[in-house]
Amino acid sequence: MTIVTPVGMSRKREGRGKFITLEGGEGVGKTTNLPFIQDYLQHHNIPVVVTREPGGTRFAEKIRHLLLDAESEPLSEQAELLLMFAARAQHIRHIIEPALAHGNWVLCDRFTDATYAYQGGGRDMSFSTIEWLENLVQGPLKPDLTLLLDMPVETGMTRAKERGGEFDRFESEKISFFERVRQAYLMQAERYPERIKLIKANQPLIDVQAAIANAVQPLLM
Ligand code: T5A
Repeated sequence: MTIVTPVGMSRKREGRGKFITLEGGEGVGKTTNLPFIQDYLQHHNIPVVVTREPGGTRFAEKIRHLLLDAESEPLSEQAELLLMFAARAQHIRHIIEPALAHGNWVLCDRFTDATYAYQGGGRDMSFSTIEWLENLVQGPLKPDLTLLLDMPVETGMTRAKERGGEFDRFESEKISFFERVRQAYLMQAERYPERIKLIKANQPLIDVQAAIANAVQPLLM
């Protein structure tokens, strides 16, 4: 679970902050690596706001609860997609844009690449519909850097199982769903090689974090 930590929000910095997103399938290590990236940035005197999707504001967290609830009535693909973007619209308006405008960096656990992967790949929804909603909700806002943690689906699921806890509505999907999610993520990485950096996630944590630091470092220039 990620929590919203508006570290350094009160310090106005020159210029606009940078927007970093962390992506990948289930159990690849996003939550594990967020504090590492946060510490890395703070070590370089960069105030960072850590947040997540779906969620990040009180209202968007309520939408998250609806989306992840494994006991809910079956959700149509359209309702799921629209709720993702409804939560995102609130998150951008109240957290992401103000933080970036204030000169803070924003580190977000999942963003719109997850929608291409889960709703586009997993649910087989049209990429052009997602793109239309992306433009409507985000305007020109795009991450400056996306770290895509990638590894075989089975390994991620095993890690998620070993971590324990109840499975949510997405985690209860079949392996074939997550294979499509992974392929859609990899397609996004091919589509945006400048922005999306692929990080091999099935290696020791110390090596994952070295690769993450390598990918983040050029943004500090
Ligand atoms: N969603 C989200 C959509 O469908 N569309 C969207 O647009 C958006 C934004 C959100 C769900 O919403 C969906 C996708 C998701 O299903 P979530 O909580 O953000 O859910 O995402 P999850 O993938 O469920 O997050 P997890 O908490 O399951 O996975 P993480 O955070 O990637 O994995 P983490 O860090 O908890 O690690 C799992 C286990 O592996 C260990 C950890 O200690 C932990 O026990 N681990 C390692 N072990 C060995 N070596 C390493 N290198 C390791 N790294 C971590």
